[in-house]
Amino acid sequence: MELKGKNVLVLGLGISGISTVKALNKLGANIIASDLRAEEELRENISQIKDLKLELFLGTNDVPLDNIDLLVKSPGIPLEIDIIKRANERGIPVFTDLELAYRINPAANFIVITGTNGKTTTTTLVGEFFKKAGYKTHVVGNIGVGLLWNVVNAGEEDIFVVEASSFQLESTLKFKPRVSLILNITPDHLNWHHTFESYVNAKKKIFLNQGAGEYTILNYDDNLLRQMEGDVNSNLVWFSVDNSLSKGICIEDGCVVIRDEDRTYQVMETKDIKILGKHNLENALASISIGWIMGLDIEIMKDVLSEFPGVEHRIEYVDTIEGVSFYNDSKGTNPEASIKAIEAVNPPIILIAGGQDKGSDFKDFILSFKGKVKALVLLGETREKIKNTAIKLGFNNIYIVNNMKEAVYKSYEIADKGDNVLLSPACSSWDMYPSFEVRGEDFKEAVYSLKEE
Ligand code: UMA
Repeated sequence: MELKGKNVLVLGLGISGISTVKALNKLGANIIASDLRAEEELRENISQIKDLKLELFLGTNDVPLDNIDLLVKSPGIPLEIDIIKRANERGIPVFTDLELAYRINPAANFIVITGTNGKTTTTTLVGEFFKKAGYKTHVVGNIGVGLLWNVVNAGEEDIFVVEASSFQLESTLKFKPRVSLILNITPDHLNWHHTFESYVNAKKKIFLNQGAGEYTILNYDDNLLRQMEGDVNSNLVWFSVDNSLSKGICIEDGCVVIRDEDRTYQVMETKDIKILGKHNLENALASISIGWIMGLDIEIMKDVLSEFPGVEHRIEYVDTIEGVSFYNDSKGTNPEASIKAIEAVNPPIILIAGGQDKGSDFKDFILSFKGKVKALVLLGETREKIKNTAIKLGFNNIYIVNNMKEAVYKSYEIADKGDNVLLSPACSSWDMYPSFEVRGEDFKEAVYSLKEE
């Protein structure tokens, strides 16, 4: 796609917006950028583009659309806002960075990973495989690194391991990665997508344009994904933790195996995979599926999986105070992710939960306690909603708090030696924090300050 001399409006100057502006500048586009936030709030971001030639509209998204050829919106920006509606009416294409990355370099090695949970762990793992195999590897996207600046600075052979969100995928049109992977799909972000169906359709866009030259990897254990078989037009590869597959990546007698036509390759024993929990086994099998398709050496994958400690904010061990251990799972931003954390951590658990209300139902979350959770400490927008669901289901040991420090101190006060305090909010952080990372840091700081006292 030729962008030189084109008038491009970049909406949102967060992580992805800044990366997009820098890339467009390099490609010679005329850039107009806008963000609802005022200059003071955006100072750090703006400092990264201060020497570039562009027209800025700050504190507003109300930008004149005359002469605009393309609008690139930050993923989180809803599609219903006025400026996007006006762009649609005028026939101005509206992309996210994912679509633009593909248009800029359709031949790039895009390996794109999505799913409701496990994206970040899988993306990081796959990135580690390629790095260890000696490839120049870019681990980018929803993982916290803007995609486009890397795309315009990459060499032909470089590998892009991209974590993609439903927000990014929703605004794709021609996007066609070399390898696509969906880990699982359960309801999430319903306040943004409005319906589960529309969320699923956004996720599906990861493979809909793929054909005979590409690969789609799906989790055989996820019923919804299993039903998508007929929609896949590329080479479909299944992985499964629960089922034996005649072709695909699965488990046989405690060993991860790759079944390809009439041959079976043994990768490693599951007990030697360092990251814990069934959900992480899924992430490991998914990563191996990608490595296999891309021709990576099995020994390399095995080495990485036996050493990889997991990612920050995902069931991350923080510290132990007087026999009470603290785990940070701030990345548990939906009920399904937090259910997996509850499954993985040893009981008795004191669970800190609650955050932004995005329309989730907490029934299954409470039902997953199964005697493992002894107390629930709630904060954030959803605290009353979760409390009411818990009481209805007969769980009454609940404490309501106002902030993270109070949550940590209250948890410690009610804990006995041997208990595990788990922050796994089952909600996004955006009611109280700019991101789940900041929430996780706040939790860890409260734990450290408790320890000092
Ligand atoms: N803004 C407007 N108008 C609006 C709404 C927002 O101008 O109507 C502005 C905001 O003031 C802000 C910018 O847009 O300055 C924010 O854009 P954004 O929310 O898309 O955030 P970015 O900072 O660009 O970060 C995004 C992803 N965030 C979201 O999708 C919400 C990051 O994923 C991602 O790491 C980053 O791009 C780089 O690709 C984070 C996330 O929470 C981790 N993702 C969700 C998740 O994983 O559940 C989807």
